[in-house]
Amino acid sequence: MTSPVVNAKSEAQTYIDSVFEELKYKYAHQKEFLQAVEEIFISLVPVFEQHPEYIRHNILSRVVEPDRIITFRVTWQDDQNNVQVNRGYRVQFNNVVGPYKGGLRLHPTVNESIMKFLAFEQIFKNSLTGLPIGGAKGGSDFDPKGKSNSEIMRFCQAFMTELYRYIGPDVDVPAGDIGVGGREIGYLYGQYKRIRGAHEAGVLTGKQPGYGGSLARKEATGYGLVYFVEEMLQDVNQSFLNKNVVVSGSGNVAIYAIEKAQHFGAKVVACSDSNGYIYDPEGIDLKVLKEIKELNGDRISTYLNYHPTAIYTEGCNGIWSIPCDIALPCATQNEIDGEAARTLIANGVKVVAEGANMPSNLEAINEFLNHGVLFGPAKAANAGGVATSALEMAQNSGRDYWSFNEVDEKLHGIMKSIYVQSKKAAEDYGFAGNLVVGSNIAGFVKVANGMLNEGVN
Ligand code: NDP
Ligand code: 2IT
Repeated sequence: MTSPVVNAKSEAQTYIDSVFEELKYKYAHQKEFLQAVEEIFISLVPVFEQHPEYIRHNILSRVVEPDRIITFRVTWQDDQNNVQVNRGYRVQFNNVVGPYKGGLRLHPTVNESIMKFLAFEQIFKNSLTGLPIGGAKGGSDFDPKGKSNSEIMRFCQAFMTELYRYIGPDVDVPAGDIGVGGREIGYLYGQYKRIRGAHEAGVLTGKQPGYGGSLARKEATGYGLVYFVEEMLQDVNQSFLNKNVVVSGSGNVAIYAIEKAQHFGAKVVACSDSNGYIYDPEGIDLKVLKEIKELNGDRISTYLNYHPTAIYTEGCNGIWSIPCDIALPCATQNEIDGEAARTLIANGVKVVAEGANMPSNLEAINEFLNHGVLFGPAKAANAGGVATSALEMAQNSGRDYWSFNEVDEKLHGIMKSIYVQSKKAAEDYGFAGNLVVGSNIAGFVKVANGMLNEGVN
């Protein structure tokens, strides 16, 4: 006779495997989406062993199918009066915890698989923040690089002319992601307001401060990442002081991760863009970096005009060969593969924490975990951005405006709480020290219980 424990275990594993097999069959071509699902499913085995009711209510098959995928044509005119066409998306994945919430990405690689992986991860990230926000993502294959300000404005207006009918402060609240910052959110909001004829500030977050935007939202993802790592380090009696840090990317998340890491006494020696990376053994000059990226919108290679002793290398992946104590991938998905992870480990990396979404592939994650590297997964480590978006929603609906310090302190508290929840869930389910399992479980359980409460729908 087999013991009930063995029975329950095999039932959970069999159930999870069967849902994943079906998903692979249905969406064989959506490799990023399947990757994101696989990472979560591996973590959930102990949860389903303890909660057979999740199997009875078929929670997994329900949670991997988006509530709806909206996709539309975006037609706009460039500066030469040529008519241009792009594809727009909004994936409204799950609104059990709150209104759909998640960023908009403008990048030529955007497709349905990337939108689905981002929206799927957003469900559990948003649940971890402890704030009432569900999971969504959107964007377009529009390439903002080389476009004039007027072209960006016309594109954003055309995009919102399609999107407006599907969003609202209590329905779905988009924000920024790759290629979308305060300028784009401003144009999107302007068009929404023009169509709706009403000031519904809470329909978008990441607006400019002074016009409904929250102070500290711009800084929040990068700062939050560093606050999260600070918690990881404190647990092993360490700190950022005098640590060598490598940060990939040089966009919104990277810049403010660098700022806060430097503030805590770290030396950030490298950063990158999609063309190449800068290694500055003196420490990255943040004022110069902001001038290049935020003011001029230039390539990172122009850093050499200010600091000729720094080294520029063409191609972005080589950045992981620079020895460091702490690596913060803040550019894009799958930027760290198994080989890059092994190089980082051989060079003595102690902590890796993800500012970008899914920057490490599964092989890389396993390398880090198996070699005792402290690993902060994206869902937990980069949740500060969306958490502060939820604080912006709170300010908008309360017709209030909080100081920078007030928002920053709340952000800091939320990052601590995410760390504690993730660590505790890992311990409770027998995976002490594994924040991947911990954050996936902590994020998932709340969503699953909400789905049970709301009945079959
Ligand atoms: P930005 O557009 O501000 O910056 C993106 C940076 O990453 C740029 O340096 C860009 O280089 C680089 N990059 C983008 N795509 C690629 C690519 N395919 N290969 C190499 N480098 C690339 O975006 P964010 O800083 O906002 O976003 C960075 C990451 O953080 C993304 O994964 C995003 O999903 C995630 N994130 C963002 C949040 C936010 O609040 N903004 C919140 C949580 C996560 P280049 O200029 O050459 O394209
Ligand atoms: O990936 C993310 O969490 C974001 N791009 C931020 C989303 C948001 O709604 O602020």
